[in-house]
Amino acid sequence: MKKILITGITGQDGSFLAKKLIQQGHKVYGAVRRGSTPKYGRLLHLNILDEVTLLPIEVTEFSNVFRTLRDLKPDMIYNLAAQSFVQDSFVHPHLTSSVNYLGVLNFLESINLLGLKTSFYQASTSEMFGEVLSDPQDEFTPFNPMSPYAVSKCAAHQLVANYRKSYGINASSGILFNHESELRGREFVTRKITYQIAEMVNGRKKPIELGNLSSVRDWGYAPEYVDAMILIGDSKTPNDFVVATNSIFSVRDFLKISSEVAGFKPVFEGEGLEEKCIDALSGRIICEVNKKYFRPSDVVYLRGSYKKINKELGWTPKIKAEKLAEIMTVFDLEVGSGQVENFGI
Ligand code: NAP
Ligand code: F7E
Repeated sequence: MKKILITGITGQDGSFLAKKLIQQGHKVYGAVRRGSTPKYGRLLHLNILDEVTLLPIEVTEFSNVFRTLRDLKPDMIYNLAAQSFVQDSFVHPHLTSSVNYLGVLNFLESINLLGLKTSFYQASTSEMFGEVLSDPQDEFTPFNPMSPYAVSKCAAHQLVANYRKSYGINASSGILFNHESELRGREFVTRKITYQIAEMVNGRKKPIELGNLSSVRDWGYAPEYVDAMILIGDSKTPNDFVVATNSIFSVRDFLKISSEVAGFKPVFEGEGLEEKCIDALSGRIICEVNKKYFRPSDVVYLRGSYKKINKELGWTPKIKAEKLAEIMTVFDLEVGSGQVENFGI
């Protein structure tokens, strides 16, 4: 049994990861930041709130991180805490850099100063590839970040490699492509679509408003990506791994599948800001484009290669975007009809 600290335990990945590590028999501690209302919806949904020990940690406070690691001496840290919404990073670049870069520095520096044997996993991201310089993207693809979020994650990624080389810290990064689930935050485009489609089935009148429908992602299923994180965290030699499905799907494709699963017959009309998705059965507008959801600079295409993690750690993705859209839509329809409680996630 290992003593494992997960930062970002209240988020999508943190909660799925905690559940799997508990099932493996580990003692799980979760870093949570103070807020006026606790955000334990995902831990409640997975029925693990009573099985994790929550510690109040603000990752941007060095002394808070240092003292926590000095007292806890965890065997492993999964560092998932982040300002993770790319669009918000254009509005809050300082906050994003602080949490996503200085937060990582606080953990690595504390491990080093305290001389701990703690292993460290960093949540790196496909956003670091940005405007892609080769296709598919793998561990050798140069980074070309397109947002303050991506820049902060590139800096943190390089810092992890630097502490590994300089001080021999057992630190790895998983470069994860987009992964979604029933527990995805509602501001991310996949869950925004499935949640609002379910609302439309249940009486919502307003169309969904989206930004760039042509944006393409390599979308996978979060519980499978958490398996990859555990394999990376457990591997004897620290290293970096891309985690992806190697398949692509556009926002438009995702909206189409989700609408069909909910019983609509979506057809797309018009172009650019005038494009609309209409239900051919009823004539109602399912979705309109609104320029407020476009970003100052966006990543419009990503497709990852999972060859390295497949060869070295035996990981393979099973669920691709089409199935993912179905799983998420069915879940949100069940939430909408009261069959499933989602604790406000
Ligand atoms: P998420 O659902 O947005 O969760 C983020 C977590 O970080 C939440 O628990 C949040 O706490 C916590 N957090 C934010 N600021 C904090 C602070 N200052 N101090 C302490 N905790 C803080 O994100 P996710 O989708 O699970 O992603 C997990 C990690 O993987 C993130 O680092 C993200 O950048 C990275 N990543 C995600 C994807 C993806 O597709 N999901 C892909 C690649 C990399 P609250 O609950 O209090 O807000
Ligand atoms: O956007 C487009 C948007 O916000 C996906 C985070 O987990 O994955 C996530 O970042 C695409 C973009 O995710 C809307 O412009 C169109 O091109 O769901 P998203 P993301 O930015 O890819 C990476 C790997 C992470 O690391 C991040 O932490 O969809 N899009 N219309 C829209 N996006 C949003 N959110 N809302 C729209 O209305």
